[in-house]
Amino acid sequence: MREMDHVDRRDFMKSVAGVAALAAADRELVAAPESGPIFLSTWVHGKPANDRAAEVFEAGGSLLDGVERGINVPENDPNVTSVGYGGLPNEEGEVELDAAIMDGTRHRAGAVASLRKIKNPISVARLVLEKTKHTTLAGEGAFQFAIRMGFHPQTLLTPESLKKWMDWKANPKREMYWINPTENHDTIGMVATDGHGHVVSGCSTSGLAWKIPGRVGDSPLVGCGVYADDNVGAASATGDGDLMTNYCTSVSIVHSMARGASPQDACAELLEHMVKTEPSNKARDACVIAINNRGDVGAASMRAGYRLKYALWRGGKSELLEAVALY
Ligand code: SD4
Repeated sequence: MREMDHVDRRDFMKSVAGVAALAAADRELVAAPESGPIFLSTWVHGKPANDRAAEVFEAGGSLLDGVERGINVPENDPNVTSVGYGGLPNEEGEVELDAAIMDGTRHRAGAVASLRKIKNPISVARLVLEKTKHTTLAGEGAFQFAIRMGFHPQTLLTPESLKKWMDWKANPKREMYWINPTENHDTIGMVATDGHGHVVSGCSTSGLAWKIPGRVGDSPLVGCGVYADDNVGAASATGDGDLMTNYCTSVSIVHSMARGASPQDACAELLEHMVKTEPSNKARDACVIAINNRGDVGAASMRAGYRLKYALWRGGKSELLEAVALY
């Protein structure tokens, strides 16, 4: 992965071209060699999230426990304005959170969408996975389920996020981010392996700032914001969820890895496909991360103006890296 940071664009595109050849090969899935646990997360807040995830896992928690508790870190941080408590609200000033977690062993996910007043949507999503036969709960039903599970309602606005919303609302020339989402996508996506072929994907976000109430992005949708399959690997995404939902980003990446692509090539291939089908997508915000069941990792951004910083925890080393940008 670290080599990737030094790969120039031409070599990078060559390697993307190689994906097609690899995809053609009828590859047998081989048993994953031991890589040790690895946690890979989006953005700067992914680093403390990875550190917590690794700590929970190394203390004997499951990989799902690690990913859930790791994602709780930015959810609880009022300074992260795109996840959990302190996340920027919808156009009516209400914070609505989306999250999902998928277990690659059971091939099952739990998810919540448009969840209000509960600051840890990833933990509610985990309980949807563990305690029900459902996969996705939304809105009032998700809230009532959280209350039944013992969560306490609270305001998710901080003085800072309330002020930002009031300033936006008071501006007659305000930008409608739901028409032109120009900033504030810093979802946490995390993919992880236990080092023995088991993978998990998790994602948590307050979504686009000032969105229409009830708008659901890619993050809580299985196959879009999360996907995990122990036979192959896991993926997650961050950016303009209204774009990415239409490409089923995470499942597309995992299926491309199943056909033989490395996580890095699979990430790039998905972004290239977005541009091939609609050239104007090269100006939009899309970033993806992936890991395979052998512990190889990948990360890519659509464009340099929205370049993904991602956090990688491997072998006890926790670092922050920059993903390659295609355009
Ligand atoms: C959304 N994809 O709701 C999310 C936002 C995001 O990094 O990823 N931010 O569209």
